[in-house]
Amino acid sequence: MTTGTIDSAVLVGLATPGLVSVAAVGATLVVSLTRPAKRNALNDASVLALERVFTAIPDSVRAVVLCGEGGHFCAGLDLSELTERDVPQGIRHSMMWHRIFERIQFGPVPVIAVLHGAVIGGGLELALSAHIRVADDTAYYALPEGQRGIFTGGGASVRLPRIIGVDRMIDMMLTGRSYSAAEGMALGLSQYLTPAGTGMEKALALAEKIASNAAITNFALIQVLPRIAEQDRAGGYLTEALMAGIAQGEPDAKARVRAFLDGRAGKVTHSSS
Ligand code: 1HE
Repeated sequence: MTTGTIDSAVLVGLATPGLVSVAAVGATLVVSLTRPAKRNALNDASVLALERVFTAIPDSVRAVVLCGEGGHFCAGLDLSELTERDVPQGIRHSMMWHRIFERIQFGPVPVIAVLHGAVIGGGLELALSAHIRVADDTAYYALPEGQRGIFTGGGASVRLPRIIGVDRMIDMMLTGRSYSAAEGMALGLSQYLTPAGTGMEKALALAEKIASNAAITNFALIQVLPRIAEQDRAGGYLTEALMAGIAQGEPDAKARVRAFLDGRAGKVTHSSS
C-alpha cells in the first residue's frame, strides 16, 4: 500500500537550529535532538522546540521517528538551568514538560523513539512519551534525579510505573540503579532491541508498516486504547465497542477485509523481530 510522501515545503519553520532538526523520509518525519555537545540535555528552548514540531505535524506525516544526535539519546534535564529556579518556577517548569510530552503521546500520529547511549532522567521521560521505543545495544536507562536531590518532573511518575512497576522505579531512584538495553527490553522499556547503530533503520522500517495501516486504526491505538486502559471495565468495554463500530464502518476497513476474503491480502505469518 502506498503511503505518500511529505512535501518538504511543509517542513519549513518546524526546525529550531542547534536544538531540533526535522527531515522527511517517505511519509515519516524524523525529529532529531541536535545538541550532542551537551548530550542532548533538554533546556527550556529544546522542549519548546519539540512542542513547535509536535503541535504542527503536517497532515501528510503518517509517523514520527524521534532520535538524538551523537553518542547519547538524551542526558535529561539541562541541569545548568535548574539552579536558577524557585519553587513556583519549578512547578511551572514541570507542568510545561507535562504539556509538551502529552502533546507527543496524544498527537496525531504514532511516535517511535530510537534510543542509544544515555536515556536518563528527562531523556527517559521523553522516550516514554513515544509509542514505540527501539533501543540499540548501547542504550542504558537511569533516573539520576535521586542522586541530584530532585524529583522527576517530566511525567516519569505517571508513565514509568505503568511499565516497570512502582517498586522498580523506587529502586532506580533510591539506589541510582541503571538498566542495560537488554534489561530494559525485558522490562518493557523498549519493545525492540537492535545491534549498535541500527536503531534508525529498524525504526524507519516500523514507521513504514505503521504508515500502511488504516488511519482510523492508528488513531484508535494512540488516542483511544491508552484511555480505555485507564477506564473501569464497564466504561472500557463501552469505549471499545464504540471504537470498534466506528473503525468497522470505515470504507478503508471494508476494502481491506474484502481484499483478504478475495485472496488479495497477505496472510498472518510469524518472523522473529
Ligand atoms: C549536561 C548534562 C545535563 C551532560 N545538564 N549539562 N541528568 C543527569 O544527571 C545526567 C548528567 N550527565 C551525565 O551523566 C553524562 O554527561 C552522560 C553520561 C550523559 C554523558 O557522559 P559523557 O562523558 O559522554 O559527557 P560529559 O563530559 O559528562 O558531558 C558533555 C557536556 O555535556 C558537559 O559540558 P561541557 O561544557 O563540560 O562540555 C556536560 O556538563 C554537559 N552535560 N549532561 C547539563 N543533564 C523534568 S525533570 C527531569 C530531571 C532530570 O532529567 S535529572 C537528570 C539530569
